[in-house]
Amino acid sequence: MNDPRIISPDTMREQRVPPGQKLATKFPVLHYGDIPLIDVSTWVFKIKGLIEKERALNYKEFSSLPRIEVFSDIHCVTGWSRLDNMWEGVGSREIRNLVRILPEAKFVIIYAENGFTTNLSLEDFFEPDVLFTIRYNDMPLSAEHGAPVRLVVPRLYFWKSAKWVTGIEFIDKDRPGFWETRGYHNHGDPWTEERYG
Ligand SMILES: Nc1nc2c(c(=O)[nH]1)N[C@H]1C(S)=C(S)[C@@H](COP(=O)(O)O)O[C@H]1N2
Ligand SMILES: [Mo]
Repeated sequence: MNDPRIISPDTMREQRVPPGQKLATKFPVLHYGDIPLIDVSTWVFKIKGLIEKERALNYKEFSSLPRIEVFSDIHCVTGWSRLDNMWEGVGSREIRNLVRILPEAKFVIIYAENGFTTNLSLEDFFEPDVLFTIRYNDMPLSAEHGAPVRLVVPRLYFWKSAKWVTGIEFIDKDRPGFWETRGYHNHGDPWTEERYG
């Protein structure tokens, strides 16, 4: 079983702000395109690709999955960081209880509304502090920050934390996503400033 309350390890660093970052007090809103209008009664989370059997969960099914809480910092590649965020949602590791992932799978693509995608290695995706967020700081996640379901990958720059997620795909060869094909780094470690290229 996963521990339901997780402290993301970067929050325990003596210096919590990575090089080249400045602290933000507000929570900026940043994304490509418009905030999508999502009807939770028709929203579906699809799991496809290199798995034994594809699955689709509606919002009721997805939000009824066991939840975890993650305490993390945010580091946006544009230079702001925001400390002390509390996320609640479905841990990425919960996916392993829903589908059998084939051994050839090495990467995952996260799909979001309006054609947005981002790519992660399975190692990064299955870190214990990665979750599909439903609530933020004890409130329902807002539409501008990605409701109904938003991925949060605390150890990487925030562009990997896709808002308005619609599903995931397990793949064998890495496939750069929306920002990764537009000049952002393929991995995005804020501590080594994997910002661009
Ligand atoms: N669906 C979607 N998710 C996205 C993006 C986007 O354009 N579309 N932009 C990313 C980028 S570049 C950043 S910095 C964060 C910003 O999240 P926020 O608006 O909650 O601060 O969302 C990430 N997730
Ligand atoms: Mo960003």
